[in-house]
Amino acid sequence: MDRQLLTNGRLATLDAPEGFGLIETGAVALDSGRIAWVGPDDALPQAFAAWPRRDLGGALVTPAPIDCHTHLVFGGDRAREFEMRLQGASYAEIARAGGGILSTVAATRAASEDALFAQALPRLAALIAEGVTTVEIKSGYGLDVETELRMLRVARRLGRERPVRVRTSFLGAHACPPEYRARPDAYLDEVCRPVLRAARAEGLVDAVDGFCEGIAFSPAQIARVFDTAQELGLPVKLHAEQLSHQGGTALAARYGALSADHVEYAHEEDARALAAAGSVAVLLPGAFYTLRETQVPPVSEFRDAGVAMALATDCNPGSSPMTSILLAMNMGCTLFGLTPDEALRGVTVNAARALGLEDCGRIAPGLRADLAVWDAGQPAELAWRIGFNPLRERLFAGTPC
Ligand code: DI6
Ligand code: FE
Repeated sequence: MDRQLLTNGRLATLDAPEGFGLIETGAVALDSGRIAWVGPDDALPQAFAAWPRRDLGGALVTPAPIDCHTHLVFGGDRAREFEMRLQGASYAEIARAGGGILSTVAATRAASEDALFAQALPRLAALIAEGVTTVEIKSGYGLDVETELRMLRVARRLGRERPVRVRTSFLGAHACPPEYRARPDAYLDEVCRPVLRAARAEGLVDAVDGFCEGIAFSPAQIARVFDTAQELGLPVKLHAEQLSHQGGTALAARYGALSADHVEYAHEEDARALAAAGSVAVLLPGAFYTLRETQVPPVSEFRDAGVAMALATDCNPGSSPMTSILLAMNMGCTLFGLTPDEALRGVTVNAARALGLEDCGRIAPGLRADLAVWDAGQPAELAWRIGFNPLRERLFAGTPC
């Protein structure tokens, strides 16, 4: 039997309504990739006492981080656009001039499946090196049948060939491709929705996403994509209120979305709608930082309304070329005013919720043994440091790797 006992750990279980759910000198019993028991060392039941044990020497143990919002699979780079922005061009101006997302669409269409896979590997490796065991990956840089499916196949292959769980989101409604210029409705009907059906039939989609923005799609257009998602029995999530207030958050809440993401421009009533729908607000400080945004998400309104907040990298070549979940935690605190325990909740229990996963994100009996062991004394250290990785060990379903 694949059983082990980790003792003498400082456990941040996140298995409490707020705070870290700390157990100062704790033990976790792991059985066949699942957590069998967790509690203080001195309360260990007799039944586990003879299991092979490992003394952690007081190291910090958390649920393994989950990156619940990435665009990790893409072709090419956007370094030139970075230079343009440094010279004063805005993200929206570059997008309207045919750059931005569409330049990555051109590079992604030109890349083979093997090339996309090879380019994604180091990005995924960087996340894994920080203990990440679950990664969400979106399509949305293909915007045609073959390339959208190719991106999703690459995402699935990453999950097969690396010790990480991949959840895919179909993001066909990310931008209107050049061949449908000024005909976004035709794109949605002729390409986006049919490709969603095809991807679903191939088992490539776990959720459906969209970009609701002045430079992308309106709430009414996104609603049509969500209708197709509902018909296919797929949950939805949405890039909403990132650059302006368009009503995407309210729409997402109406569809019972898993999450509304970015949400810098969300209002108080949006917060209430998310709370009522049980949708998570996914905050993406890497994009806020990269685009030098000034509108911070309404964190105190989210708190007051009881909206669960997650944090993610938004790893993408344009607005967040970031592959550090620890940096996302630090930025969530420094830029958005989250507390370190909100930041840790944001990449564990709330990130799991944003993906509709109930079997990870906390240290609790019955859940997957996806754990991170850190050379850190207290959990706030994870959000405190910048550009430093204190990971000692990552357990993926109980296996150190
Ligand atoms: N919002 C974002 O921040 C990313 N996608 C989106 O809808 C950016 C994607 C890109 O610029 O390539
Ligand atoms: Fe995004």
